[in-house]
Amino acid sequence: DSTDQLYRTAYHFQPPKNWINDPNGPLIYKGLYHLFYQYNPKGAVWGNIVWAHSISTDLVNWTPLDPAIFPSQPSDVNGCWSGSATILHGNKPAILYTGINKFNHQVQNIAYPKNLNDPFLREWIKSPKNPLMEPTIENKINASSFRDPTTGWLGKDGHWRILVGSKRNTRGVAILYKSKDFINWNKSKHPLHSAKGTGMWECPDFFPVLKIGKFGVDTSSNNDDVRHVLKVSLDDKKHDYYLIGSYNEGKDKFTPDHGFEEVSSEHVLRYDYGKYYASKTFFDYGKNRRILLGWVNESSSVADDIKKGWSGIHTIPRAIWLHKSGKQLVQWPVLELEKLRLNHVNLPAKVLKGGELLQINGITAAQADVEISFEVNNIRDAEVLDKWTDPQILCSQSSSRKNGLGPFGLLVFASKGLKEFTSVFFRIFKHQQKPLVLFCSDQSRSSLNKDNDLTTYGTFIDVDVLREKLSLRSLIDHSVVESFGGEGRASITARVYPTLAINDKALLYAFNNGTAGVKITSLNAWSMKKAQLNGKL
Ligand code: DQQ
Repeated sequence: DSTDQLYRTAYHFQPPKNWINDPNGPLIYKGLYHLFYQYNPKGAVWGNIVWAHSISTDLVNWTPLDPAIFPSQPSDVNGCWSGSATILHGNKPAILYTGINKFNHQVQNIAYPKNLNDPFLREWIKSPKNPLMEPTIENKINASSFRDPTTGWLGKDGHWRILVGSKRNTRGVAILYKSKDFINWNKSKHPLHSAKGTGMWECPDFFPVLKIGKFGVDTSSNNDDVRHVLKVSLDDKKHDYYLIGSYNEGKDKFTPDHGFEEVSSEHVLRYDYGKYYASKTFFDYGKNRRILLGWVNESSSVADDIKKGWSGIHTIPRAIWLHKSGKQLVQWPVLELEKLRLNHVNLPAKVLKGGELLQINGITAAQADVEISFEVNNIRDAEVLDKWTDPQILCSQSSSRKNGLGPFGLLVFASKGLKEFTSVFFRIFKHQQKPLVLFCSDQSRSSLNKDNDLTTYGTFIDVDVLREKLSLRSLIDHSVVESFGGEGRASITARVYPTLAINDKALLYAFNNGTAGVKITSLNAWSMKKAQLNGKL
């Protein structure tokens, strides 16, 4: 019945029912976006994996088609796992994906569209040459850690290159393969990159970003105008980490500015500091941008997932580019999302005093888009932080009343009387005489149902608050809060399952739980229309 479906999203991608995980093989073909994803046609838990398929003209409204790739060959009888699309010469898409073969070994297969005149690319044909890459005694590849081929990139030598995620003992590895024809692949002696102690590298992604500006470039671009990004999904940590570096194509060597060895230090970056995994980018040459897609798992119990009949959503597709500092990426929800905005509410600038709570009325607060900007003139009142502390731990000690500058931000999915709420906020410290900004999403009070994972998430965010405004945007959608701090310099996605703050009973507030006042320089909020997530053709 409908109370079982309280947590379905109105504009974050999900199919009508069942389990979903990784986005696979995103591409644009003849003006249409194609999204494939890991899907269990038979239930709300992981298993029986096929590539489900949806198409879109705007990355917001989607139409489902029949699954594109499903077990049918000895090389994939036990599952069609993650992979990527590459547009080959003559605008011909090809998909490389991991098959689980009859021995339960992981191998790499290829599939092509049956009919290139069909803009929907409904039917995919597998090559009789599959598998194209497999673990052997000679190559010493671990047959249960060899998966998730990337999009190919073409070198100036005319050879295609791809990566396959792997591990050797506990060393995470991005194995490099090269091919002249995209069919016959040779494993390179040296991986493109590896790092000890990081465990299995799932869903690697390797792509260039312009040094300057927000435009994206083709995956094969390589010149003085670009830097390269290597992202891996660390199975051991269940987070997506990335490195920025230089790629020497002649030597096939990637030299990152910092190493993964520093995981959990301030130098290793994540796409998202909340629940977010197995992401993948593609180059949208229609709009000259690079788009990032990612999977968000549930925070509810498996029993609850089975009861509601589904599990997993995707984030709003994000444009991604290099920040002008060169030290990190910036992500921002695609502009097409703004077509869903309705009932614009705009509040005049005002100072939010210490302890003040300001209700934001006039929108559907369980299905909304909110942007708020703060101004901080000095850090006199900020608390001093002597030594670097794990931001996630600082965040979990931060949302109650504090002495100093913040916490301030938004209370979303708040129930009347605040029996339930999720707080997304900043707190500013004085660290070595300079401001240090903490960005948090605290789920600890989000639901009276304590069966959910209520972990608090957080990160430091590189915003110079004395010179620039400090902004927060939250995309609120029934059971997800996808937040962007510092105009996309950090994002935190959280899943929450309120029992009181549902539909019309959800309230939205701006709050300041510090002692010092902070100025809200702008506040814009909108209700969001329902997207057609499973629309008809
Ligand atoms: N999910 C797929 C794998 C991948 C993992 C299986 C990451 O190919 O390594 O569903 O979530």
